[in-house]
Amino acid sequence: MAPTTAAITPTSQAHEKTLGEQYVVHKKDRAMVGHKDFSDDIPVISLAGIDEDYPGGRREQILKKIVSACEEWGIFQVVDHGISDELFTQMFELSRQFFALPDEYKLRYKMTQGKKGGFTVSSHFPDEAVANWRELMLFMERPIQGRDYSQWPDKPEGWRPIIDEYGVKLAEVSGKLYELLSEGLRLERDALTKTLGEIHGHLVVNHYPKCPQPDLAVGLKRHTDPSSMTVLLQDQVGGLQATKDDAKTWVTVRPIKNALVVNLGEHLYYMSNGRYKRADHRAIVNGEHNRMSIALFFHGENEAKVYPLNVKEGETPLLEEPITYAEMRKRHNILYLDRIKIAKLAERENWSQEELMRKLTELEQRSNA
Ligand SMILES: O=C(O)CCC(=O)C(=O)O
Repeated sequence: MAPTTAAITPTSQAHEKTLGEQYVVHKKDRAMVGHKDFSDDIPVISLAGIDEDYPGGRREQILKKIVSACEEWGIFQVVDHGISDELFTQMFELSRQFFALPDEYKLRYKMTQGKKGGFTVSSHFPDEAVANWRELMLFMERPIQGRDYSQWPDKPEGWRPIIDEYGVKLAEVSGKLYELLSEGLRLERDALTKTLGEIHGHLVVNHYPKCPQPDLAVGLKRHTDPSSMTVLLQDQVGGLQATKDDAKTWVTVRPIKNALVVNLGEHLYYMSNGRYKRADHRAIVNGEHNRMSIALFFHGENEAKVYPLNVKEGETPLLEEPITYAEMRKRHNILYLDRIKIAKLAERENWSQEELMRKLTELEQRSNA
């Protein structure tokens, strides 16, 4: 089941007075909290002193903070990660230049079935009625031998080597985080990365042009990431929102210059037997500014085995038997679409909130069996 890639870009529709019908989301999916109503609920964690690796050293404190953020939210921000501000500035500037190029040029890199990366509009599933107000460029960043450079734009000049450098630096940060997350599960530091096989990195540069009717649209609908860990850089506009109570309330993640937002995905949720949350999040749009975010999704090989690494006494394993990463991803997509179908049915048949929650839980249990 591949997401669809429409041909007309939101950039070229941004100056219209009204929003195209395909972008109008249901009332319950519209943002009630604005893109600038920033919250400080999502933990911000400094990685300064991470190498002070001895009893009572800084590393222990960092570990505690990260584990608690993962148990509560599955999403946190890191600062003092050691990546230069200049690299972030270059990434944003070159990405901005790419999205400002004519549609004709961007569509030359259109991602169609079987292509490894490229330019895509909206990226919603064919079964989803409503499109996302975004366009994106996907780079299959690693492993390096999996790259198809014919899908890496040659403009703006200098973008390719910067993407290369960005991927290397982020992999270093994520490597440190994987170690901490393994330790948080009382395992050896390399326990999680060992289960991934060769680490894959998909880099997505998201562009959300300013929107003619932002209250009616979303940039990227509510979702969890199927990957293991996502490391995201967002600009200062604001629009990333997270929920930890099944969308009863949302918070807008405060943009902090050059901070990295770390989201845990499905893979770490299963590997930790649900101890680490998978971040439930979305991106909203606004009528004043274009917004950009750059997400690097880290995950394992398709054949990598997914299973809870340590199940505490009295806990039920989330998976009855190990599955492959490819199977986990497939189930994730099916579950995403089934949740939409159930929510529609609930509305048509006027179910209570409890009834809806019960049906969604049953759906998830069936998917894990
Ligand atoms: O744009 C954002 O802040 C969120 C992006 C995101 O969730 C994604 O690319 O999966």
